Amino acid sequence: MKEKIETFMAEVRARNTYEPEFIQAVQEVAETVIPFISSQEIYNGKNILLRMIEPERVITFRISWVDDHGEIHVNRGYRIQMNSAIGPYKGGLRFHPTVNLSILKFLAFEQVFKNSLTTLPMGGGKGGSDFDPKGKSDAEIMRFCHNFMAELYRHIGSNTDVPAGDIGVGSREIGFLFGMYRKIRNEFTGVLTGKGLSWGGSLIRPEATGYGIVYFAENMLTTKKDSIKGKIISISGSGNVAQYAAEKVIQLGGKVVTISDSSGYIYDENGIDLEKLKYVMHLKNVVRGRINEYVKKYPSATFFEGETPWNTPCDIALPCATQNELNGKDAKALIKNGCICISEGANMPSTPEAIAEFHKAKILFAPGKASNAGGVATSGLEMTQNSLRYNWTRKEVDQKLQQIMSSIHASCLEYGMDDTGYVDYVKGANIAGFVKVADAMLAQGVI
Ligand code: NDP
Ligand code: 2IT
Repeated sequence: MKEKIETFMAEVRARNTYEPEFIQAVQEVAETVIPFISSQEIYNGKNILLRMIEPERVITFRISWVDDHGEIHVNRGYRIQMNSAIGPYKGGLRFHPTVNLSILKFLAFEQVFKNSLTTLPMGGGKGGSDFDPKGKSDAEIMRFCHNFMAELYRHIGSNTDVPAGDIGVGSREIGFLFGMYRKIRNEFTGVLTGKGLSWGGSLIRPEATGYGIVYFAENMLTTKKDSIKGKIISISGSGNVAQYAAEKVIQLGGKVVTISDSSGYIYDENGIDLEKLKYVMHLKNVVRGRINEYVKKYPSATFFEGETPWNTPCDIALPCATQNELNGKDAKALIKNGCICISEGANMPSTPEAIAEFHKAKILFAPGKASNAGGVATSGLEMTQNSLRYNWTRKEVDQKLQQIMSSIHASCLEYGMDDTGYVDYVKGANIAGFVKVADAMLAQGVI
């Protein structure tokens, strides 16, 4: 089996030489899915995984825009349309200087499995730009978003490809993008998700990813007859996912002691309560400031410059910033300090070495493609409401989100539990996500 996986990965590496993050994401899937394929007559010998790692379409384009001082800038835009076997391409847009083909292909690849797990009919895609929103004025962000959509509109549509937010793309950016799409196409459709409530958005979508990872953690803890209540939680990031993960943890009686951004992390031994969280949301979403300002407001907290929060003692860790932000050393530190559960909010935040440590220690570990799927699932619910031209209540959407997270958890158990009762959630999520897409691809023939 090892040789089979290695032969496959040699081909992946040869075809995608300069794409380390994409190769990392494929390797994780290959290690769990190739043994499954070999054991199943219907998938064996169909080169199905080889077909799944090749995007259906990759689009790159130029975005030229003028800053507030009249200077002209050029950025690169992308949309990776990875797989549409079970529904229109669906996935976020990331605006960050580190964006490149490797990052977006890994994200699009993971999205295919994640969207399949949600139980909703969505294919997988991802896009974005190497544009850096930090320090830009609202007017600059608007001009950039408008110019980005002036090209992207050709490639998307409510039945073709439905983008949403990701790092650097929140409600402000979705508004500017939607405005330009509506103007060019002269139609009001659900072509983007994460829209404002008065123009086609869904209740709970802003909260959904963060709430979802906490619901997933609660599902995992229930298998051990345990719960979030009374637990100490370490969170990284302070953006959309981190903020609402913190809110749900606090609501369920847990204590959040860390949050971070790319400059470092803050540790608040007394816990970040709802009032402090409100301050963080204002700081990050309105003022667009840095997380170290938290310690000026709450002097009992400490700021650790240039560090990640994984060395502080906690029961549960929720990595909610970015890929590869938690390495093998961090995993060892977490385990040593008593951490019993990791529910990933970010996409691929744990390195392969970190995941190996979690599995070795047999603690609860959920990969992002399962635990952070609540965001895209609620995007799917936004699409449904757009098609119905109707809005569900907050309670209705939240209930559907909770049902979906429980169903994803059940799928992970179905394919990930071994004879001893131990659940490998990575294996479970990869195989369950694979089966639905592979069955659709087989039914549709070789295209
Ligand atoms: P935001 O842009 O709202 O926030 C991102 C946060 O992560 C910020 O605190 C940011 O700090 C930090 N961060 C970003 N890049 C780095 C880096 N290289 N090193 C350290 N910290 C970094 O994004 P989201 O909260 O939406 O996304 C966070 C993660 O969750 C991403 O991995 C995303 O793919 C994933 N995700 C998001 C979903 C959604 O619905 N939004 C759904 C599923 C997954 P700083 O401000 O300093 O850059
Ligand atoms: O990574 C993700 O799942 C997202 N950024 C959300 C995608 C979506 O379409 O809502």
